Amino acid sequence: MAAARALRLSLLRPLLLLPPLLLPLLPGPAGAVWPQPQAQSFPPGAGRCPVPARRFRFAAADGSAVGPGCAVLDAAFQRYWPLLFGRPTENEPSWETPCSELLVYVSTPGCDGFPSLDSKESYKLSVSKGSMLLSAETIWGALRGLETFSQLIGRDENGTYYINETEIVDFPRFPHRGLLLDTSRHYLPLRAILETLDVMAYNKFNVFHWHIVDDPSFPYESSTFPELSKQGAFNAMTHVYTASDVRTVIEYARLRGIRVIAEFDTPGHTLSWGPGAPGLLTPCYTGKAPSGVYGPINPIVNSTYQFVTSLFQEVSAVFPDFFLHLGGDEVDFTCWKSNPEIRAFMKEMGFGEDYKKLESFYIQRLLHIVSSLGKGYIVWQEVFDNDVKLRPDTIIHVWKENSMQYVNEMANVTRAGYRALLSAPWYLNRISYGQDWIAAYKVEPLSFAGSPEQKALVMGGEACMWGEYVDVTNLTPRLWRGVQAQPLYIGYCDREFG
Ligand code: CP6
Repeated sequence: MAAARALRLSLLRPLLLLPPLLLPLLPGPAGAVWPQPQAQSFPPGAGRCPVPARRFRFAAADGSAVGPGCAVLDAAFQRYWPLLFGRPTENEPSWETPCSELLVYVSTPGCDGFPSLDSKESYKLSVSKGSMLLSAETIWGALRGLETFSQLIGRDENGTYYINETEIVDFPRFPHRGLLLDTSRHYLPLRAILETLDVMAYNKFNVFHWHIVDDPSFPYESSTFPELSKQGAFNAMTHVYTASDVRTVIEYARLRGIRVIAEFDTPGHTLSWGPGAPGLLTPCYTGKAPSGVYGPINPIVNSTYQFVTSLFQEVSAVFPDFFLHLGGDEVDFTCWKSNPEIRAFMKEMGFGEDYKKLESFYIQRLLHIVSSLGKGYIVWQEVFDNDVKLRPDTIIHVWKENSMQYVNEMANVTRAGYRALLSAPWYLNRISYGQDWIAAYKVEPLSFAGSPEQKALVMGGEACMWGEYVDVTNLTPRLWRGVQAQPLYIGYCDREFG
């Protein structure tokens, strides 16, 4: 917990001149709230109110639809108490003060569900010497408010905890504030994923995009196809996510108001699937003979569609979120082109030399399978770029960086009426000398040419941490060297750069 608290304090003060490592040792002033709330005021005469650590408690307000016994709130109170009062000293007041209790009011019942794209995360927090009240429509909003509350607490020179009196009305600017972790290039231990979920909650992120498998390894332990991880994981004993690990991640995330969206990227990026799924990948040819090398999933055989139906049936049941991420990026056509059976199929279907049509053929069948399973889907931008016929409720994930092209892509995607997610400007795995992350904060996701209706189709964005050069040893500092939520949460950064 001490480490988490230390990390947390340095996150809240990322731009102070003090060396961040010293900060947890000092009696800190209550930091500014991060990301900045929509509206915060300091009523006349507002000051500090001492908080008696030993007596402090969270309590359900009169009339709240949710009270003790609600797992999400009970667990949140247990988490925040030590975050607030990690090391109480003898100096603290042991008597009641006007700030001994935070009353929590939630108007909508429900504690057992999962957060969704439509969840209401707004909250109101009022801290005065008369009372401290957090009110929200849903438990998810209450979680965001608790995080804010924790950021208002500071410690004076004597080690006494206090809270700044203030009024906050807050809601996120975008409903989808995500982070992608890639567990295929390097395996990330469960602990690293859970710690990342903690820090996401400190920054009011609400979607964990789990890029769980890819070319290099297949760490997802499938109950339907156990050979996939047996043969495709870096180590089938130690470098896998068991069904129980996956449940742990999903529940840990839920308790923090975070959705888990799994990505099973096809038809490209599937090399690691090959050994455990004979016949799934396309054999590449040199001249007239198979070269022994494999390419993307083979789109021309029925067995492929039986396989993906079974796999996505399982995945749809394991991951409760309405959305799955289906990938569809960077399909390399050279292997398909080399294969005589695929060439014959192209001819038969009248696709000519246009391998995008073959890709579309595969993706359309996949989308049909996944929508029959009752799921929604997100796809990388190529699926849109290659004119695949899509259901109108598809979400297009814009990732290509090439200078500022992504701005046009956002305009094109939304002009076509699709919802969009933005990642292009937020590749956290990319680092260069200096404070390179500042550019990430300056991004304005809606700065593309388009109507208000188009802008309303932007669901938000995701910071991506691709794993080629990232493993458990450098994940956290690379992720949180700057805090990425601000532009998604409120959209301007004058406190830091003004
Ligand atoms: N893996 C997968 C990747 C990338 C993508 N998909 C990627 C490519 C280039 C950059 C960053 C990430 N590593 N499956 C693209 C969405 Cl710069």
